[in-house]
Amino acid sequence: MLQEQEAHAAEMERTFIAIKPDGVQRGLISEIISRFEQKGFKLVAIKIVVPSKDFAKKHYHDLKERPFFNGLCDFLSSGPVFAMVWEGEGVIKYGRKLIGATDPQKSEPGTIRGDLAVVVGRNIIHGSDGPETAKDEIGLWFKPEELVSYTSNAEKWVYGVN
Ligand code: IDP
Ligand code: MG
Repeated sequence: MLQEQEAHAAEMERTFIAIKPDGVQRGLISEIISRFEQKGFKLVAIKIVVPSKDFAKKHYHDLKERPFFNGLCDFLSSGPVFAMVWEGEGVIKYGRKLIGATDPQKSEPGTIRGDLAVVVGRNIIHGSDGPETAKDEIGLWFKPEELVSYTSNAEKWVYGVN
């Protein structure tokens, strides 16, 4: 039992997920939260914020050489962003699967972008693409004390570990 608990604890990850201004304006917050929640992942931080353009540039700094960078940062800072941190085993990689491909035309049906978006410039959601970016993005958007550590009642049923 102890080994199972240790293995479970070692697999726990956190990822940064944000509903962009288009997703917020289209009333998709609850739909998107539901998909992560129903999967069995745990919500540990939320905030709704209009980021400044400078902040958007920090968030997307990896893309600064791309032709769409300026427009992308204008868009992210154009309205409210619903920022979240989700926790769970494999949540970084699986979160990206729930989200779907960057271009909604290439996202599978059943994914968030596949079901709810049409064009790449309005693909409604962001998700960290790996452990390093997850750590950096959580640190950019949230103070440590804004992350809530708790045991959810569902955990023993989701993971089969007490
Ligand atoms: P991701 O959001 O799936 O991780 P990235 O390549 O990191 O995709 O790009 C970040 C965001 O930049 C995308 O979600 C999308 O909004 C935008 N973007 C990516 N490629 C293009 C493009 O070719 N044209 C316009 N916007 C793009
Ligand atoms: Mg990305």
